[in-house]
Amino acid sequence: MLIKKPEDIRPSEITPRQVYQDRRRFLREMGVATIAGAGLLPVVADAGQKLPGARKSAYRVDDKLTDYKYVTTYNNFYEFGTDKSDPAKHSQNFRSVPWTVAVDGEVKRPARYQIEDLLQKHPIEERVYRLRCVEAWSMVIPWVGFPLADLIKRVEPTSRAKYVEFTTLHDPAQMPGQRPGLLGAGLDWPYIEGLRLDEAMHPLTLLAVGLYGEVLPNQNGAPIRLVVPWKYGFKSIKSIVRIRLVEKQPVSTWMKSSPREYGFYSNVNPAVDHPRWSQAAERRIGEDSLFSPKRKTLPFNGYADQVASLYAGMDLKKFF
Ligand SMILES: Nc1nc2c(c(=O)[nH]1)N[C@H]1C(S)=C(S)[C@@H](COP(=O)(O)O)O[C@H]1N2
Ligand SMILES: [Mo]
Repeated sequence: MLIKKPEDIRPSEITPRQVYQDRRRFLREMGVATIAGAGLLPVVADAGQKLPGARKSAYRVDDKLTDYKYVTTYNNFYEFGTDKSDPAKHSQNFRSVPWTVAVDGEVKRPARYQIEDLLQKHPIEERVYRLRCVEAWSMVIPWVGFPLADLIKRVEPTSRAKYVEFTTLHDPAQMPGQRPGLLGAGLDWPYIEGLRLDEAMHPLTLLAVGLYGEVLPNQNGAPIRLVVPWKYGFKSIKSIVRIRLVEKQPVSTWMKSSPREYGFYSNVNPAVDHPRWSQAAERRIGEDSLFSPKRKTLPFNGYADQVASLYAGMDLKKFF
């Protein structure tokens, strides 16, 4: 991360900055060995910082990994602008430490967690997933994280909980895309996404805190983001501050902005075109050029074996 000069620090930043520095001192004084021994991980938002302790899991596709360079410079994160290069450029000073995630709603044990608490409670693992954007391109990314199901079980959903609603941070001072102006995306903020409870509890559904063995870069949704590999990329909401269990189907940001184009389910489906383009094929970023033949998109992005049963009996053209 960029270290700001003192004259650049606004009074509103002073408290978080002190908390941040205190935490760094605390981690330094504890020493890495102790931290590792206690299962604690020093998560501070220094780009490129190693995220140790992730075991390799069996969840990995065989496709060639997309280069780190593309994973971290070709991004959709409209809070930082709508161009693919905007998030990497405009998120460098984003503060993801300290960070709290509230988990509440229809649960018996609502809680607010610091990222460090979450990492102490949940062992992390590396998983290689395909990510298919609704814009008909894809990547293959080695994520580091833990199953969302583990966190949901911890807060004990009530019998009324049927869906999960996720919310991204709303902070126009830090996120230029949330302000009116050139970088503004014209979406309703904060960014909201949702899953049905069984989708959220599915073992593939991951809360990611890193990629390529490192702390999540800001442009990829630091410090914690969702990864739902069988759905279009926009379901994989970034920089999450709230996870709320609810009775009714949430209205996501994209459904609100264009209900004809973006449904609640948004399962990757080559048989259901976007109203403005085909979803039958895709371009793999960093491998396929604009002129190479596109590769065929797989139903549920290749995860049909594992997830198709969730939708048994549903008309997926209607519930797109
Ligand atoms: N909060 C938020 N989350 C978001 C987005 C966004 O604009 N804002 N873009 C989504 C889209 S369209 C995609 S394809 C993925 C991209 O994730 P990546 O940049 O880490 O590859 O993030 C998703 N999560
Ligand atoms: Mo996307």
